[in-house]
Parts: sequence; C-alpha cells; structure tokens
Amino acid sequence: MSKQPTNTTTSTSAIERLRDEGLAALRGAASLEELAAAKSAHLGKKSPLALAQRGLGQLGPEERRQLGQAINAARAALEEAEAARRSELEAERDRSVLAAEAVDVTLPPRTPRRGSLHPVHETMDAMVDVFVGLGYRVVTGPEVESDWFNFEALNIPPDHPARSLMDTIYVRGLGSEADAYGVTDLLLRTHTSPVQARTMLAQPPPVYVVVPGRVYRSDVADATHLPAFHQIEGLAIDAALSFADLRGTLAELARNLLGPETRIRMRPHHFRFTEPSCEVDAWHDGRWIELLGAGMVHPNVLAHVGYDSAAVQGFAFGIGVERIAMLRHGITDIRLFVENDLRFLSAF
Ligand code: FA5
Repeated sequence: MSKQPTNTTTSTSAIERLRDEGLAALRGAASLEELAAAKSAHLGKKSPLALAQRGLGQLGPEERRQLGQAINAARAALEEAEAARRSELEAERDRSVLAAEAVDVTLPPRTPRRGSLHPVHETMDAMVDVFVGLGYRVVTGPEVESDWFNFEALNIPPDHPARSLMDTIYVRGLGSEADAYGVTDLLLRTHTSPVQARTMLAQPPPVYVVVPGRVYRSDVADATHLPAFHQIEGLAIDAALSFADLRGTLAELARNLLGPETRIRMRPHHFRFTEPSCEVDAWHDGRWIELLGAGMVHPNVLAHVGYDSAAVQGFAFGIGVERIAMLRHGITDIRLFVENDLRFLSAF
C-alpha cells in the first residue's frame, strides 16, 4: 500500500487549479502586506503546491515526470506574478511617499513678523536726539522715589497744598529702611523732576541734562491722560541763563519734532520749583494741547542741593512724551498707546 499524505495532489489539472488560485490571489493583492500573505499561502513551505512536490516520491516515474513538470511550471508562473505585482505595489508606495513629502518650492515663505519701536519710545528717542544735538547729557533716575526728591527738594514741603495737584501713588512696606538722605517715605515718582536734585547733588555746575522716564499718578485715564506716562525732564544750570534761552530751546524742540510750521504758546503758570513758570501748548486739530511745564529754577531748589544761586541760575522743563507722540502721529486718544492693539502699533 502506497502511503500518500492526505493533501497530496496527484493530477496535472489539480496543479493547474492551484496555480490559477495562486495567480488570482497574487494579482489581486491590494498591498505589499497582502502580497506577502498570498506568497506564503501559495508558494510557501506549507502551500498545497509544496506538499504536492513532496508527494512526488510516492508516484511512478511517468506520473512523477508529468506532475513534476506541471508543479515547476506552476511555481514559475506564481513567482513571476508575485514579482510583477510586488514591483507595481512598490512603485505605488514610492509615489505616495513622494507626494506626502513633496515640497512646494513656489509657496511664499512664512517670514516672522518684524517688530518696530513703540511710537512713544520712538518719540522719546527723537526728543532725546534733539537735546543731545544741543549738547545735553542723558541721565535717568529711579521710578520708586523718596518723598524728599519728589517733593521737598523741589520746594514742596510736607502738607503743602501743591502735593494734592499730583495724585501720588505711595509705596508702603518698602521704605522701612532710611535711604542715604534719611528718608523712609517711598512713592512712585509723579514726574521726572526729582532727577534735577539727584543730578545737582552729584556734580557741580554747569549742568545740561535731559531725563527720559516713566512717571505715575492716580489719574483716571481719558483721551489726554494716563495713570502711567512718560516725561522728559530738562535741566540747564549755568552762569547766565535766561527765560529767553528757555524759550529758544523749546522752540527748537517744537520745530524739530512737530515741523517748522508748528504754533506753540507759552502761558503763565505756577510750579513750586520754578519762578517764573509757564506752560507750553501746541495747536493741533482745532485745539491747544498742553505739552509741558517749564520755568526758571527756583533759588530754594538750588539752595537745597548746595548751589550758589547768586553765581548760577537756569531753567527746567518737563515734557509729556505721549502728548508729543499724539501730535506727531495725529492721534486724538492717548489710550491707544497702551491698548497694545497690533493693528494700531504696526501702523508705525
Ligand atoms: C510737571 O510734571 C512738572 N514736573 C513739569 C515741570 C518740570 C515744570 C520742570 C517746571 C520745571 P505737569 O504736571 O504739568 O508738570 O506735567 C507735565 C506734562 O506731562 C504735561 O504738560 C503733560 O504734557 C504731561 N502730563 C501730565 N499729566 C499727564 C497724564 N495723566 N497723562 C499724560 N500726560 C500727562
């Protein structure tokens, strides 16, 4: 009795059927994974074709020759079909990878947005440039200031009503240690004028300085007021400076910043630290806009810092930077400067 494995296929027509099934599976594979599975099912070691080959030994010589030829032909056809389908699927995969990784060199690049100087700082720089051109030196002072520099050195004694004109923001809990002048009361400076005394205490006359910086008042914001804004202080002390020098200096500033046609006016005013004092306005958009306060430095201020008011005198001024920026750019509401709206800021 010949021992035949149950799976062994013994007729050429059965081999041809296996071949056709295999060809259909290989040609119909939709992916490289499916193709690998079909290859293993129809050409692998456990495929019906492999089993048939292994069963050849059981057959007589003529049968073995015929069936062997059929099996070899079927294998060759399946291998060829597998290779053909594989190259198709690989080409498809390469195409989709290329498409997914394609770079469109004609797309416009995403360039980062370019920032620009805030219009208030741009104006402050332009103002400082004018004064540097006139020979002034730039100095700065602290925003958290002592009561003495902010008020007393400027001839505003404690309890003087002039203090209530500037709504001061006091800093509590920081001033427990007295500073070099024995002062413990700290506040947010209400103007840049405290740097007048700081400068004069640090150097002998002559003095020509400008002081750009931020100042604070508990003002309510409206179209021309902010609770935190910028000033540029100017101080000039020399042997023979007069009110006419102050006027000429401010006229030079206005011409440079606001154009040669700018109309300005000086109004008499009162500051405790200057005598005489004035305010300067510029005509803009149908109304006068107050730009600055100024005057001849009060002899008491000079005495406070040890300057001899018989030998030197001079003038001082404090300019609102936002107000100048408004005039330069035709802005009618000062609050636009602090809203940080990029549509507004990128217009500069
Ligand atoms: C002073 O601050 C004086 N220290 C100026 C001074 C300096 C006078 C030296 C004499 C000698 P005044 O409070 O007026 O003065 O403010 C000066 C300028 O700051 C004003 O003219 C105005 O342009 C601007 N300013 C005042 N308050 C505000 C505010 N709340 N918001 C925006 N700008 C302001």
